[in-house]
Amino acid sequence: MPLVKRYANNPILTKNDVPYEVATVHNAGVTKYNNQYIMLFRSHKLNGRSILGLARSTDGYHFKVEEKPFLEPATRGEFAEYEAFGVEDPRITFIEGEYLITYSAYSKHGVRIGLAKTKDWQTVERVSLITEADYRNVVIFPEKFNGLYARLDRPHSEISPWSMWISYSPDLKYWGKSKLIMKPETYHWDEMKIGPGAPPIKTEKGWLNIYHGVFPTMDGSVYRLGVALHDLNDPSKILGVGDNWILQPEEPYEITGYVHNVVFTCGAVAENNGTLKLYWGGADSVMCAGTANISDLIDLCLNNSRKPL
Ligand code: BMA
Repeated sequence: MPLVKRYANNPILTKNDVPYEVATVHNAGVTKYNNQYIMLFRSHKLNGRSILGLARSTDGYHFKVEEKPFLEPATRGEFAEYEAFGVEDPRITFIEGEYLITYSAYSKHGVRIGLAKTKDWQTVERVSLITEADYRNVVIFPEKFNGLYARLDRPHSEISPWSMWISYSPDLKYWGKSKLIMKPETYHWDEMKIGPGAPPIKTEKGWLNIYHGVFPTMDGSVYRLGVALHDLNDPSKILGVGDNWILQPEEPYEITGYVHNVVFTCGAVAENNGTLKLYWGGADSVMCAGTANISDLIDLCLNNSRKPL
């Protein structure tokens, strides 16, 4: 049995559902707000640069897109310089009554991470650029640890390529106490790159981290999803990393598209019945959904694991 069961009517959102002109709908952060599912998705405009659009749903599968984009590159202020090439891959964390949104900000200076926030999904306020260049995939934990916010992130360097780190902050603006916690594993499905995917989900056994891993082939890279479990009180401690991937590109809308052979997640929603809804971009073109038993994912982390480092 596959660990992630695809929704029967995937893809759940495509460019045809968007009332303004876009080339793709993918890599969406998803959360719950009152009785709604909120999907903040990335779209390429026809100039190849990305914006973020908003869609709402009552069942987590049928989404209706708002008339206008939710977040477009800033044109004024300190953010404008760093968002000129687009905003990408949002992640959403609900903490202390607010939804925090982290996103990749692209410009001629490289890729940085922007932090914005909203309380009501009507208005959005930019808080800060929270990394220098060459970071992507920042996810913030929905709880504080010893009074500090915590995030997983993915800086890149040639000596230690595309690995996962943890950092802490007293105020969401200044981050430090950084530590490397997980690296790609040689000749493994995630050997080239790993990066945090969905913001961590709290379970009885630990924080469930659904991440992406990349494997290089003669036909380009393949993006798959895997899981790791972090200690509840000390999320820098990884209890286990699942040895097998939990999802790989298999359906036509995951194999072919803007970038072929990609499943890429920015969000999952834990439900009350022990399952989660997982959302992923298929081939950087469409949005897909599926479900998984949280206990199966934990089991993979703990009982069929590879070492984090
Ligand atoms: C990564 C990011 C993602 C994208 C993936 C596959 O480097 O750019 O946004 O989904 O590549 O193209």
